[in-house]
Amino acid sequence: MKSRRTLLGLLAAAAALGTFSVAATAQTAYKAEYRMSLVLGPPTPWGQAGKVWADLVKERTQGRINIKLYPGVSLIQGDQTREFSALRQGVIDMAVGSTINWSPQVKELNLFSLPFLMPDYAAIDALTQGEVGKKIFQTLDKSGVVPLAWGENGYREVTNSKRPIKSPDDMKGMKMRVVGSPIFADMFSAFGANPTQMSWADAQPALSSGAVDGQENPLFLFTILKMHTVGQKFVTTWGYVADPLVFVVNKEIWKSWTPADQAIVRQAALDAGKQEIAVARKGLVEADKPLLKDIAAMGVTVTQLSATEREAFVKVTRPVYDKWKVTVGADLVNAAEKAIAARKK
Ligand code: X2X
Repeated sequence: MKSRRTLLGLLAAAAALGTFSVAATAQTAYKAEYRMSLVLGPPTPWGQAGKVWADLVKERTQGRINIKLYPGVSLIQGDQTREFSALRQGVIDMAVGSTINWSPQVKELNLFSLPFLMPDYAAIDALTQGEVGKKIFQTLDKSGVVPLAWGENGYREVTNSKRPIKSPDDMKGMKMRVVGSPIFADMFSAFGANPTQMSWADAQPALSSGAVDGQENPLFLFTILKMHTVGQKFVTTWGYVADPLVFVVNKEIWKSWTPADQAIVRQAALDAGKQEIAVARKGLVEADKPLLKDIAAMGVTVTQLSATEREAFVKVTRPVYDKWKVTVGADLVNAAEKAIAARKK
């Protein structure tokens, strides 16, 4: 009896040891440093989003989770359209990424690129902060990453070196750099322009050399990069598309963290996202739009479209909207249209 007890005791001790060693493995599985991918680094709002997230996580985990920023999507040689695949494969541990760059892999994300779907900031919020946002997070989760929070790149306004754009006719034959989802090539072709898809890394030299006449991006980037120095003398605010950002973590990395650390990382992403959205909108939500004044002060012609002028752009892109509604999923687009119609302004 005594020996049997001893044996049981030994077994129990072994089991306890076994459990202990599993727990110890989980602990040591923490990496010394995690790699966060970003297209735009600090000082852009996007870059700040990553920095604030990383700083909050480090502080709140007492350094258990250390994150290094890789702006310029340098972990994938600047090819932002590969970011989502690299995240899924673990080449990237975490990211704050644009819905546009992940759209080639997650077709539902093209929702935000449907031309003239979101007429104002309240419309963006109605999607990201509502049921549509939840649906998209479920899709991202099924696609192999852990989505945590929303941020914002912003309304993508068109700039060029040739002439003021007030109607689609003004864009005839203009060589425009467009981003990585084919919906952008479709839209710019509908405007009558001549779109070329290229990464942001390639876009900057292409603007400098005049290989392309124009581009579209949020206006904070215009002032930060002083785009008037690369010939961009004309800006039109048309509010055709805005790209949200999403804070995500690779699934295996997520699983390697304790529930308490997961909660910290999630809350830090929510806090950083909220802060960043306010920064991304600064200068554009105030009645006198100071950011537009700053740009005009650089000697740039800023054209704000009237409702009628804008309508001409809406009209020529309607077939693109209808075509891509099918790709995104009619149910999701219908839900988005409903949420926007019901938004509080
Ligand atoms: O490439 C762009 O234009 C940028 C920086 O806005 C994105 O990554 C979507």
